[in-house]
Amino acid sequence: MTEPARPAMFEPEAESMSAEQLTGLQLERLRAMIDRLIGLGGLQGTRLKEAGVSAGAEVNLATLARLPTVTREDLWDAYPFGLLAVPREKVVAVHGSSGTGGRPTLVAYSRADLQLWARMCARALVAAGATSASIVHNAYGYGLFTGGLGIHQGAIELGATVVPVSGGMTPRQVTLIKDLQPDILTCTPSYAIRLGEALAEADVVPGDGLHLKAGLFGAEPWTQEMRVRLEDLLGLRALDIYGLSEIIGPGVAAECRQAANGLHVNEDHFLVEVIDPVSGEPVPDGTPGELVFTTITKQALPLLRYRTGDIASLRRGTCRCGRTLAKMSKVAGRKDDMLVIRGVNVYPSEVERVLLTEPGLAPEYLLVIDERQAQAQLIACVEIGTGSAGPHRSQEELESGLKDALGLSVTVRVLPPGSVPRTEVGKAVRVRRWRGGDPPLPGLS
Ligand code: DLL
Repeated sequence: MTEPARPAMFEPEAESMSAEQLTGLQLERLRAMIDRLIGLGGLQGTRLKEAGVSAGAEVNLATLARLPTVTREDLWDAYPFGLLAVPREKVVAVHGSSGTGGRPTLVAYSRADLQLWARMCARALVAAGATSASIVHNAYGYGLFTGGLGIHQGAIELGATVVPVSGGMTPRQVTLIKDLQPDILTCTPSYAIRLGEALAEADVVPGDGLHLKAGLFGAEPWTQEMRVRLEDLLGLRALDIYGLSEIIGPGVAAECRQAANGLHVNEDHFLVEVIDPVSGEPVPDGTPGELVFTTITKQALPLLRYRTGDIASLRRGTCRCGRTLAKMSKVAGRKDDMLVIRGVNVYPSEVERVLLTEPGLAPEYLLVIDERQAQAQLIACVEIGTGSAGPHRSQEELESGLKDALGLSVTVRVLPPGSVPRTEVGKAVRVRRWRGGDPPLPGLS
């Protein structure tokens, strides 16, 4: 595939500005935000004052890490509108996520916030190679979840044609893809797999009925190995898009198709830091830690140093695509999704990485934590790939590969195709606990 000599950007002046310009802009915006928070006198303003800050002019980017943080618990405590920084009448939309803890996290947008969000998603689409002539098949869920409507507005902002199909009803999606020939697919990586399987069953395959150029896959962790699978299955460039409701939704960061190696953070609107999740101290670039974002231009719900719980590292420098924005690595997982099995810490994505190097296995998997006895055991339930005679490696070899990579004994169960439940709507559930009674997957004993 040949790439244009000068890759396109939606907002080139912002996405490729010099480091000096960028830090100047960030500082100006950060100071204005701090002044606003102090003026409002809410939770964040009070915390700033308690930290000895009485005006924006007193802070600078180098000392950002000394400022107070804000957490999801703070949003919950202030639910639904406690952290609003504009009068309620200025809120034109709310969104949110059901969250891992079951409590909804609700966020508010002013009209300007929605416009900003649309531009951030348009940036991500253009970075993936979309143009105003594109057809965007948007299979992220529409509703409170930010995925559907975020990408939707981004595609419109770009002037592309958006197909607001939302998640689920896969046969209808197959028909729409066949008939409309989209060049851009947007959905979770797990649903992309499901869709790819359904397209293949309907004989809609890359080059023959399927002409996708890129996929923007996010909302849940996925690995480089999954990228290989997605590109193979769907014949597209599989790119990562990251975001969270609290900050704006999708479009906080996204990969470019030229490098496809880390996500450009829209740092002119969202300051990014990585801190040690336990001590809260900053970690050097290249070291994984917890992502912390500050929204320096958002109106309705500005957040100063929001602790995301997501684990990633940062990298700086000018990218092949010309963007100067810092890059974050793929997210390994949320700090609270880390599994602790017999004292060994492991993220589901690390298991995915090892499992998906086996070509005879399908990209779907489920990790079962067998807690029926005192010593928990991790069981990786995998499937034989469709059309494959089975894994090239024996079960023992797969298990020893996992042991070498993770330092943990994992039992591998190779199941027939279709055994692992597919995710039609929402985020993939990769981990199930088995405390007794029926196994979480039929066929597992
Ligand atoms: O998932 C926003 C989004 C929609 C991003 C569509 C990308 C595409 P929430 O529902 O609030 O928002 O969930 C945010 O999802 O803190 C991460 O833990 C996880 N997450 C989001 N994108 C990625 C990604 C949307 N690319 C939470 N890789 C975040 C890994 C991701 N995890």
